[in-house]
Amino acid sequence: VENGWFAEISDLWYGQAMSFEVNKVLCHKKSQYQDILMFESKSHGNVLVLDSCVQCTDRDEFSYQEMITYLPLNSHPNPRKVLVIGAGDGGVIREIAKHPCVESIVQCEIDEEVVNMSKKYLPNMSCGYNSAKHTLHVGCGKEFMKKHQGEFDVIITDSSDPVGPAASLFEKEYYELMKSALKSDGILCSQGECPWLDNVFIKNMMKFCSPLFPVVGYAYTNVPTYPCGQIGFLMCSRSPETKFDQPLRRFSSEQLTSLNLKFYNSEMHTAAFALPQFFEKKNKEY
Ligand code: AAT
Repeated sequence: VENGWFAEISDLWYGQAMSFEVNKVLCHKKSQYQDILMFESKSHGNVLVLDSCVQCTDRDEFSYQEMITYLPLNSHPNPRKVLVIGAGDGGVIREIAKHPCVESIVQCEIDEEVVNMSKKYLPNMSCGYNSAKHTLHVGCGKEFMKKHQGEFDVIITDSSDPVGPAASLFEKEYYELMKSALKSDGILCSQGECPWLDNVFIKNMMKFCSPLFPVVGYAYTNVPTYPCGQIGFLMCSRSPETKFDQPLRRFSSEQLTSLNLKFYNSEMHTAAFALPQFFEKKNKEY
C-alpha cells in the first residue's frame, strides 16, 4: 500500500493493475505459505490479498462464488457429497450449504491463517463455516486428493493463481487425481483464470483434460475486481450424459430469492458457456 492506494501488481498480468483506495490496513502478515493482506477499501468493503493477488472483495465476490458453485451443482443430477479445495474465505462453502441436494461439504484448505482472518474480517463469506454439513481439513489439495477414491459427486477447486502454493492445482496429475476421487458420474469445476490473459494456458489444460473426461467445458463470469474483470471455470464430467450449458435444475424466481442469489440464474448458467471468437484461436494475440 503506497500513498493510500493498493495496486495489484504481478507478472501474471504485466503492464496493468487493479487499484483500490485504502481506508485502513486491517492485518498484514506472512503465513507459512504466503503473504496475507486484509484491508478496508473506500469503495469495495474489505479486500483479501494473497501474495499480492486480490482474492475477493465484499462488493463483488458473489458473482464468482455463486457461479463456481451452481454451474457444477446444477449440471449434476443429484450432488450430495461435495469436496472443495481452497476457498479459505468461506464464500463457496456459504453457497454450497444453501443447495437443496447437498448433504455434506468437505473442504481442504492449505492455509489456516486465511480461514482465521476471514472469520474475523469477512463475516459475510466465512458465515459458510457455520454450516452443520461442513468439515474442514487443513492441508494441500493435491495431497488430500491422493487419499480419496470414488467418493465425491462434485469437486470444486477454488484456488489462487498458479504461482506459489496453488501451482500444483493446475497440473495434469491433479486432474487425474480428481478423476479418481470423483464417483463414476462426478463433475469437477476449477478456478480457470482469464481468457484475456491466459488463453494458451487454458487451452492447454483443456487439451490434457479431454482424454481423461468424456465432457470438458469452459465458462466465465464477470468479477470487476479480478484482472481484466473476468474469470473462467474449467469443468469436466465423468458422465457422457452431461450437457454443461443445460442446467438440470432451474431455480424458480421464488427459489432465487429465498437462496439470496445475486448473480446466478438459469439464463446466466447457459450464457456462461458462450465463448468469444478469439478463444478458439491458438495463439495469444494481445
Ligand atoms: N473465493 C475466492 C478466493 C480465492 S481463495 C483461494 C484459496 O486457495 C486460498 O485460501 C489459498 O490459501 C488456497 N490454496 C492455495 N493453494 C492451495 C493448495 N495447494 N491446497 C489447498 N488450498 C490452496 C480464489 C481467488 C482467485 C484469484 C484469481 N486472480
